[in-house]
Amino acid sequence: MKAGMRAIGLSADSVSDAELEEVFKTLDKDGSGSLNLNEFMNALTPSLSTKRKEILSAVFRKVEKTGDGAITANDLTRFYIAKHHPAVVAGRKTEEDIKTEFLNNFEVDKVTRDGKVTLEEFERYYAEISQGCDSDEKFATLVKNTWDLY
Ligand SMILES: [Ca+2]
Ligand SMILES: [Ca+2]
Repeated sequence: MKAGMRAIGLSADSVSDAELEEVFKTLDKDGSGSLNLNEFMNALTPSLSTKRKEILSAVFRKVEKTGDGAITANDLTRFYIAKHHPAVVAGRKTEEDIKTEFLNNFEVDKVTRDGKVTLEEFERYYAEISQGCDSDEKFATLVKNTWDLY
């Protein structure tokens, strides 16, 4: 645990064992006595307000056209025009490559990075962005602009 905290840049030396025990209990959601990476990462992920979660799920539903529960290259046909990308024009990459690269941006966790953006991944990505937005309106505009929805 201390090693893990040090790895992410927290100073374990400034925290007492009792405090650490408290933190650990809070993070160990399933009470397994050990902390898995997911529990640890979730604890570090800033949380979204209900309002912002609603904004995200509304946008997600709009973008997710094919109904398979994830945003993939197939969902991007209408509003993401990859064929004009310089690398595609130059023949160095396919439209599919560009779309997948775009989608990978939203897949913060490399383990689940497969070119399919689930709502969970979507929320995880925007939780970071959300911190820098002081109003829900600005946040909504920012999310919509990314996906070309107005
Ligand atoms: Ca889809
Ligand atoms: Ca994924």
